[in-house]
Amino acid sequence: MEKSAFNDSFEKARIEKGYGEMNDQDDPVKMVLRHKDVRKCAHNYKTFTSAAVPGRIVVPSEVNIRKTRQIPFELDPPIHGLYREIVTPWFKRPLEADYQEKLTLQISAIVDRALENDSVEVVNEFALPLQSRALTLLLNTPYTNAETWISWGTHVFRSEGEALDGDKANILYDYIDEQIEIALEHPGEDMYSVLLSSEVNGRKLTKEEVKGVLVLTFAGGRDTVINAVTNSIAYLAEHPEALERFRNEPEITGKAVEEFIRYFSPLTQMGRVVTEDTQICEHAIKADSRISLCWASANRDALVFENPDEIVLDRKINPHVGFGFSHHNCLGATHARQILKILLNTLAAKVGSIEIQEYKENIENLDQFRRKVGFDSINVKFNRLN
Ligand code: EMZ
Repeated sequence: MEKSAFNDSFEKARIEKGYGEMNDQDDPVKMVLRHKDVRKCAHNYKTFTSAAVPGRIVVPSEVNIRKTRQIPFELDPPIHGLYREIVTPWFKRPLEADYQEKLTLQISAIVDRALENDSVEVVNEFALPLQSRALTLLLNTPYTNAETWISWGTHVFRSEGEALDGDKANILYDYIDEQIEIALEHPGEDMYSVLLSSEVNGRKLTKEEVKGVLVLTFAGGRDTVINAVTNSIAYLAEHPEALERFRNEPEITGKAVEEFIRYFSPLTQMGRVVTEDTQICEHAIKADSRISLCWASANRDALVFENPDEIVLDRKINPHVGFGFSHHNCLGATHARQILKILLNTLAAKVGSIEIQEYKENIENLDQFRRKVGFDSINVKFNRLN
């Protein structure tokens, strides 16, 4: 099997039953596996709420390490929409030419640096710095802030080999509290200041609400972006003809980004809490239990995608749910898409081939299912395009 191949461990359960089950810190989860059902449940926020106790809709649950409600992510319509409206223009800034120019400079510098080395560990030496530097653009804060964020490692709530790490989470919370105080004293053009001066229902956002948006921005777009970048590079190492194609047909890179998101599904699933006794695939589900919308499974559903286990760079019809679906579709998607698109274009312009040297896969253990989400580490050599 190719090193860049990602198995679909949900296939059998998806076809036979439509759902899977996993335990998670004694708060079990029924995983919804079919594309159609995932979309239906995502839409039905009345029966499947996001506004549960903070952290409970995340799998693995974060109730033990987090009290702050992530906004707008852990709210339901209609309140959700009020907050979403406030933050949307800010999160659309990656569409601006100036933002894209800065991002291109950052990514070019990282690729140039990589070309000078005989071995680059992509997760920590390429994808993590790329993610953190790009985040300075999203937050509109000084470039040097990225150094602090890089030192936190690939996941802000987890350390190597540990499911969840409360001490590590506290570093992030304290950092955000501190930045909020600084922004209150010296308001600027950064995301903290902009949110602190925003209004909802005729009043200013509270510090706790601003913190909720920032925690989401730091946590939600971290390992997901890092995995998407790393996995794309692993794929290009084994498919140098794809780089050639991006050079000859630059118009397909947008489609290729969507296809990578579908195939890699950087976020496996997202939970909801059930508000009333109901059913999923004729299976009874009790009120106050948890379900998850398994994006990774839905994205391989053969009823929707032709040759679902193949990467088709210019896939024509691609209704993937890699960025979620319905009200809660990914707020950071515009930023993430730009990162990947610029990365593919930059690699195509500068890199002829990539050799994988050694690697360690990152496998998620979901009880019944074992899913590769990326790599703990992967060393490669980037070869210059002649
Ligand atoms: C939450 C989640 C959001 C969660 C879109 O996903 O991402 C996870 O990585 C975080 O741990 O807190 O932000």
